[in-house]
This record gives sequence, C-alpha cells and structure tokens, in this order.
Amino acid sequence: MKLSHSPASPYVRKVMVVLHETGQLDDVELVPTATTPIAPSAELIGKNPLGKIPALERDDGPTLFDSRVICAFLDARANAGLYGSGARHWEIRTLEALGDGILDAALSLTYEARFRPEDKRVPDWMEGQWGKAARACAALDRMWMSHLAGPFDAGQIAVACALGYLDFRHAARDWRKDNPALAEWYARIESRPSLAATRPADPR
Ligand code: GSH
Repeated sequence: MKLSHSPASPYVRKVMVVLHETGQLDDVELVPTATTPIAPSAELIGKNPLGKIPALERDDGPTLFDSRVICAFLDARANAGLYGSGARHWEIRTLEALGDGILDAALSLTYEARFRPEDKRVPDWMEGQWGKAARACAALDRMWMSHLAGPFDAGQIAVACALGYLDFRHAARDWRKDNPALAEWYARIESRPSLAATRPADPR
C-alpha cells in the first residue's frame, strides 16, 4: 500500500501512529506529498479529488481517505481493537471527532495566516476558529479524563495528534494554561513510542 505523506500533517500523523501501534509500518510505502488548497498536488487529486492527505492507495481496492476511514481500516486489517466495542466504540468515535475538530479549526487558522494577506484577515473569524479548539480542550479537561486514563485507543490518538499540532503551529495560544489535567495526560502520553516517532516536522 502507498500512503500520501507529509511529516507536518497531523492527519497523516494519526495514520502513522496507528501503523506503529498495529505493527503494519512495513506494509506501507510513504509517498512524500506537498498539497495545499491553493496548489493541490496533481498526483494526489487522481487518488483523492479533495486534494487532501492522507490518502491510502491499496493493492486490492480503491484508494481510501480521509484519516478516520484509513485509521479504522488499518485497525480492522490488524484486528487491533483501537476502536473498542459496545458503548466504548461510540465514545472512541466521538473522541476522535473531537480531536479532529480541534485540528480542523487549528488548520484553518494556519491556512488563514499562510495564504491570506494580513489586511484581508478577519480577526473575529480567526478567534471563532480558536474558540472551537479552546472549547474542545476545555471539554477534554472537564469530561474526558477518565476515558483518557483508559487503554490507548483511536480517540486518544486523535487527541494526542491534535495537541501536538497546537504545540507545533499555535504554541503562543498556550492550550495548557486552562487545562491542567489534559496537560498532565499529554505530558505522559507524548513519550509513547508511536507518538515520539511521529512528532511533527516541516518537510525539507
Ligand atoms: N478530514 C481530513 C482527514 O481527516 O484526513 C483532513 C485532511 C487535511 O485537511 N489534510 C491537509 C491537507 O491535505 C494537510 S494537514 N490540506 C490540503 C487542502 O486542504 O487542500
């Protein structure tokens, strides 16, 4: 299989963490891919018309996207149980959506700063995006700590990748300030080998 990859993408990182956790790294070739909403990779749009990474090209079926689909596919392929079962399954899916929601808001802030000239930015819109990430962090700190203390799962992977991305691109916002329990959890989890091996970096 071939994975469209960038070391800076937090959504790709989710997939890489699942590959590490489930022992499937050797089954996937990483294809360096640079893509933005303004300059989508021509090769990528043949696989994912949305022009977004990650996309997973399979040997025996159509290309899969987005990160949630790929993570669930890889988990099922290895029978790894990262999505749990019963009530916990839905909790994990919701937690993954919450982590991805932080990422969606944070990435839109990154793109706003990178692609829109300063005099055309809308501060209220930017604060609205940060508001989503901040509320999600507060909800994690207030309501999700007992889940986060449980076995490592796909929801925790999404949250860890989201917090790692906030540190990577939006450190000045200081998500830790009002979320001490979440900060403590993250300090413990970020040294897990799958997370330590996939820390975000700008492509060379
Ligand atoms: N919901 C998607 C997922 O979970 O995979 C989001 C993927 C995404 O936005 N990836 C970014 C991208 O490819 C890179 S971090 N951006 C290019 C674009 O938006 O056109």
